[in-house]
Amino acid sequence: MAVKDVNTMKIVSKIWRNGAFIDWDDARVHVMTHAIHYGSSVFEGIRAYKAEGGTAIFRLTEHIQRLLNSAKVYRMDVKYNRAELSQAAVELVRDGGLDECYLRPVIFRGLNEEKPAFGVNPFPNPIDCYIAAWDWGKYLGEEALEAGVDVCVSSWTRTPANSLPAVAKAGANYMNSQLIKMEAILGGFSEGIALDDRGYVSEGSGENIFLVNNGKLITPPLGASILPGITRDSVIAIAKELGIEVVETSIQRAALYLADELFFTGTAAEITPIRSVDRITVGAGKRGEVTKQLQDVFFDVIYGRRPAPNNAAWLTYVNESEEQKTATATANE
Ligand code: PPE
Repeated sequence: MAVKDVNTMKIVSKIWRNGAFIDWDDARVHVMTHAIHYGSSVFEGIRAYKAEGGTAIFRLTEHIQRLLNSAKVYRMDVKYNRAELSQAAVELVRDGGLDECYLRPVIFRGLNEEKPAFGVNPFPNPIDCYIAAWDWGKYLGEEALEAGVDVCVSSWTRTPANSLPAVAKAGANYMNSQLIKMEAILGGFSEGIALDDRGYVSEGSGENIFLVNNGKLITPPLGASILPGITRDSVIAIAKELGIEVVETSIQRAALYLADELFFTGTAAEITPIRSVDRITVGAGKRGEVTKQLQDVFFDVIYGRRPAPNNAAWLTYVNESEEQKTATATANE
């Protein structure tokens, strides 16, 4: 495996497909693929970082489990289990030639070219599994992690859980995200925040959201049509370890304007401060103290400089030395 330079992107030249590594150029689908017409895909986004003990994938098990959960919701029969998919991800990062990268596993309804089946009914189509990897910089811009971003509240409502369940990270959900994102960009914002069908704060097009009020962390509950974000979960665990109270509750739109601090969480966005909403300055209009504290601990954990809360095994080293293996096994006991 090697790294391909495509324009400004550094991409791992191999892609894992249904149990084997193939060339990037061969990882193509037919235009009559079910997923293209009907949005029948589920996916993940995972980051690997150059940690102190070597390159490590952040919360790989949880991401692969969520991928399998998403597939389960959509009755996709995946031939590979959590261990096999995790191993494929490890090999892709280990041999891919990038110290840090973003992994994109995707499972979708494909096309059997010998026995095509068209129409909404997904069942006759094969299930294809892929994992690609590339070097993805800062999601909301280089300055974002320190300076914060300007966002708007979207006029689009997050899809309710009994229409497209947010617990599943399905490709189709991202048509809703695209409406939110396009509206935001055309309005001169970096990102949009959607309200749920009850009018309460839900999430960004590709991030969960947190408020800080009087030193307390407030975030919408899973019932607000949000993806159960793994970064969200990490931030909650870190906050609890630091003695910061965390409240999961319904949040009104206006509370966004009045928060002391506001930030997004996500694999791509990491922890990104929000400095204004609908052109109303949030707090001091720059990254707040609590946000900074959480960011610092988050990156210390990611880079292996500090153990995860409760010594949880959040890092999967791709070149595991015997020493690390023992440490991980002990942490898992
Ligand atoms: N909500 C949504 C809608 C979402 O897409 C993400 C991740 C999150 C919350 C945060 O989840 P987690 O990554 O587990 O903390 N969005 C992924 C895709 C972004 C993209 O543009 O593609 C991501 O951050 O990888």
